[in-house]
Amino acid sequence: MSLVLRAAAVTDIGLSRMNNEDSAYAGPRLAVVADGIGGMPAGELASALVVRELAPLDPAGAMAIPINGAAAEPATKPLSPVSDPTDEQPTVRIPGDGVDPIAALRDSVAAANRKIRNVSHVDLDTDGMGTTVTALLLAGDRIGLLHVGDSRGYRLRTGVLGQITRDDTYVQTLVDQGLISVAEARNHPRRSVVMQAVQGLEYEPTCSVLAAVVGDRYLLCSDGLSDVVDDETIADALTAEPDVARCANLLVRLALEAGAPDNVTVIVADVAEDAH
Ligand SMILES: [Mn+2]
Repeated sequence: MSLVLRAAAVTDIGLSRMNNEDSAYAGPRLAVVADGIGGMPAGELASALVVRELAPLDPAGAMAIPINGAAAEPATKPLSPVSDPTDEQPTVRIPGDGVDPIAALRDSVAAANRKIRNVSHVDLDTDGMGTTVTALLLAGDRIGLLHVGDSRGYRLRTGVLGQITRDDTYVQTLVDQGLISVAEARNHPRRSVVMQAVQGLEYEPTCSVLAAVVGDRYLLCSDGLSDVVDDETIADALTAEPDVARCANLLVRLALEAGAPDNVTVIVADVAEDAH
């Protein structure tokens, strides 16, 4: 029996921002959310670069168009995803069942980091650009998880929601030291200070390997969801709506109803048996 992800991605610019710097990809093996940093147009370029570098790890990904906020913009913005300024086509590197999913994720993000560094050296408008990345890669009966920044991963297993990533934020370090509570962190004036991102510099991704279990539901999201919708509401939505696409839409709608001051990106991915 082989396993697949049944996954859907939805992004929305939100109610306050002038552009959408989030990018995402969801396929049968791979799910990625990236939240760009660096202002227009650099943030959306950085998030698109990391998604574009990871997408060939998915059998459907080499030819796919990742969701990028830039593509949702009308008029002056191109409707295609942000092009790769290095004009170097990613090669297909689909990991087989025996392949280490963590090594594959690490290598792809390292390649994206080098591209971000190279682009920002050539184009000074993009200096300082970076991105978060939270990615799941299914390989056989294992799921590799790689995380940098303040996007989030959650897993719903037998009705119980758990967060599977730890925010690389200043307020999370205060929570870890017992200096503030999780509730205080939500409203802390420095809650948006990110301790590391993929921005052409040194970074240390947090990686783990999870058992792929049929029936598990994963959620990847940018902070545009988790900042304004609490975990209990997220758990209720993930439980209530069986269809992944409708569930992703529902979560984005909840963020919009909560004011959505930031771009919102959501992937809902179920581990399922492959029908083929
Ligand atoms: Mn954000």
